[in-house]
Amino acid sequence: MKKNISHKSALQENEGVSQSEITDGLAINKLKHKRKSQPTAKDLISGIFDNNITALSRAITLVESKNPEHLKKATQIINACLPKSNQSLRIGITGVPGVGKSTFIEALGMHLTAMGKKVAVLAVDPSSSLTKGSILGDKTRMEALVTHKNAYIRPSASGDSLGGVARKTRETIILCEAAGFDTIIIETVGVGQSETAVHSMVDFFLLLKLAGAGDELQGIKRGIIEMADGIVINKADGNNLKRAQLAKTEFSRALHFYPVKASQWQPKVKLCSALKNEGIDTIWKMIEDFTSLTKSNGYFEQHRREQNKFWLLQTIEDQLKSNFFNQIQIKSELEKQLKLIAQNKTTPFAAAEYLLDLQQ
Ligand SMILES: Nc1nc2c(ncn2[C@@H]2O[C@H](COP(=O)(O)OP(=O)(O)OP(=O)(O)O)[C@@H](O)[C@H]2O)c(=O)[nH]1
Ligand SMILES: [Mg+2]
Repeated sequence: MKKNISHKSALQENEGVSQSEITDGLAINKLKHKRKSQPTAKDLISGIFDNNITALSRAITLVESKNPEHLKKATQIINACLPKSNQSLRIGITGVPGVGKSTFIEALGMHLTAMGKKVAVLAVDPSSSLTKGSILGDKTRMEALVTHKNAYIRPSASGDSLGGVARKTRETIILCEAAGFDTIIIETVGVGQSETAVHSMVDFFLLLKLAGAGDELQGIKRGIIEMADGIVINKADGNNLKRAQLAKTEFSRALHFYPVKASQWQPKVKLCSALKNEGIDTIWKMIEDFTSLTKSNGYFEQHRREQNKFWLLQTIEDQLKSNFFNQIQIKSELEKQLKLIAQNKTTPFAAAEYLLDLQQ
C-alpha cells in the first residue's frame, strides 16, 4: 500500500497530475494514457538541447528501431540536431578482448570528467546481437563513470550487419554532441572489420596492446597499426613493467618505418596501467597534441569531410545491394542461376549480367 502512494507521488511529480486528480481516481486513466503516449520528436529535440539524458536515450532508441515510424521520427530529430553536432572530439579505442579497454575508458573518462568535460561512451560491436552487448556487462568495469553526471554510457546497437550498426553509431554521435557531450569515445573489439568502421568515424584512433605477446597472438591484423594515431601498451605494472618498457622502445622504433601520415602526425607509443590509473594524463596530452596539430594544419576538418563522403558512398552501396537482393524475383532467379552455374550451363559473369538486367 505504501508503495502505491509513493508511486503515485512520483508520477504526480513527473507527469503534472494534481493531488486532487489522484485522489478522485479519475486520474488513474489520465496517468495510464500519459504513460502510453510517446514524446513527440519536438519534445525529444528540446529535451536533447536541454542536455536531458532521458530524451537522449529515447532518441537513440528511435535511431536503433526497425519500425519505419520510429525511423521517420529519428530522422527528424537528427536533422534538428545536425547544426549542434560536430563540436566534439571523437576518439576510437580498439584492442583484443581482455586488453583492458573498459578499464582504460573508465580511467580516461574519469580523468576527463574531472577536467569538466562531458563524456559519452559508445560501442561498435557487430556481434552484440548474440552477446547482448558486451558493454552492458562492462558497466561493472566502468563503475564510477556509469554513475557520473557528466558521463553517458550506451551499449552498442545490435544489428545484423556492421553497416547497420555503424550507421546507428554515427547517428548516435550526432545526438550525443547535440546533447552537449564534448568527448565521444567509441570502443570496439579488434576483431572482424569493426575497427575499420570505427576508424572511419573518429578523429583519433587508439590501439591498446599488451607487452610480450606477438601481434598474431593479439589478433592484430596488418593495417590496424597503420590506422593508429597512438599505441598504448596497457598493464604496464607489477612484473609486467619491464617488458612493457621494452615493447614501447621496440614499437616506437618500428613506427618510424611507416610512411608519414596525411595528418602529418607521427603516431606515438605510450605506457599505461589503466588499473592503477597511471599514464592516463600523458595519453590525454598526446591526444591534445594531435588535436592542436591537425586543427592548425587543416587536417581535422578535411578528415571529417572525407569521412562524410565515405559514409555517403558506403550507404548508397549498402542500400543498392539490399534493394537488389531483397527483390522476390531476384531471390528465385539467383537460385536458378546458381544451379545453372553448377551444371556448367552458364558462367558467373553471364548470370550476374542476366540478374542485373532483371531488376526493376
Ligand atoms: N594488471 C592490470 N590489469 C588490468 C589493467 N587493465 C585491465 N586489467 C584487467 O584485465 C582484465 C580485462 O580488462 P577489461 O577492461 O575488461 O578488458 P576489455 O579489453 O574491455 O575486455 P573485453 O570487453 O572482453 O574486450 C580485467 O581483469 C582487468 O582488471 C592494467 O592496467 N593492469
Ligand atoms: Mg570491455
